[in-house]
Amino acid sequence: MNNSYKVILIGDKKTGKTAYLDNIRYSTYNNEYIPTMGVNVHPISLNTNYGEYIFKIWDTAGDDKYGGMREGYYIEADACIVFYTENSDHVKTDKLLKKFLEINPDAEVVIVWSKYDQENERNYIENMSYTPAGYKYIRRNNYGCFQVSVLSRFNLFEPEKYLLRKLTKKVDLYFGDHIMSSKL
Ligand SMILES: Nc1nc2c(ncn2[C@@H]2O[C@H](COP(=O)(O)OP(=O)(O)OP(=O)(O)O)[C@@H](O)[C@H]2O)c(=O)[nH]1
Ligand SMILES: [Mg+2]
Repeated sequence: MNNSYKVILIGDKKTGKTAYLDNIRYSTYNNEYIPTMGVNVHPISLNTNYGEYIFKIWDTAGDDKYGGMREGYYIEADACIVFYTENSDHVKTDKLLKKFLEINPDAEVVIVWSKYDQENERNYIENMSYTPAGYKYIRRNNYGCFQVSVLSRFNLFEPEKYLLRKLTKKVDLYFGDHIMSSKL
C-alpha cells in the first residue's frame, strides 16, 4: 500500500504556510515573520482509521527573492495546498497553481484562506460568498476550500483530511487521536 504522499505548500509570501506547518508539527505559533528560503521539507504522520499515512510536506518560499528552484520542487507531487489571504497577490498565486498543474495534471488541490482569526479575512470571504461569481472565485474551480487559522487552530487539519480522502479514495477516512507525530 502506498501510504506516503508528496504535498507542496504554495502561496504568496506571508500567507502563513510555514506557520501552518510549524503548528501542525509542534503546536507552536510564532508572531515573527521569517521568510522561507527556497524550500523546507518535513514529513508529518497522519493517524487515521485506515492506519498511518505520511505527508512529505514541501514548504516553498512565497517571496520571489527567495524562490529558489521553485517549479523544480513541484516534480512528482501528489497534491498541493494553496494559501491565500485577502491581501496576498492572487494573480501570482493562480499562476503558481497553474504551473503546478502543468507539472502534475492529476494532482489533488485544496485551497486555504488563512488567518481566519482576523475579522477582515472572515468578512472578505463572507462578502465574496454572496455572489455565485465570488463564491467560484474563492473556491477556485471547485477545489476543496477551507478557512483556516493557525493562531486559533480553526480547521487546522481539514485540508489534510480532504486531500487524504481524495488521494486514498476512502471517503469515510477520519483522523484518530494523536493525529500528528513530530517524531519523524
Ligand atoms: N493572525 C494570524 N497570523 C498568522 C496566521 N498564520 C500566520 N500568521 C502570521 O503571518 C506571518 C507570515 O507567516 P509565515 O508562515 O512565515 O508566512 P509564509 O507564507 O511561510 O511566508 P514565506 O515563507 O515568505 O512564503 C507571520 O508573522 C505569522 O505569525 C494566522 O493564522 N493568524
Ligand atoms: Mg514560509
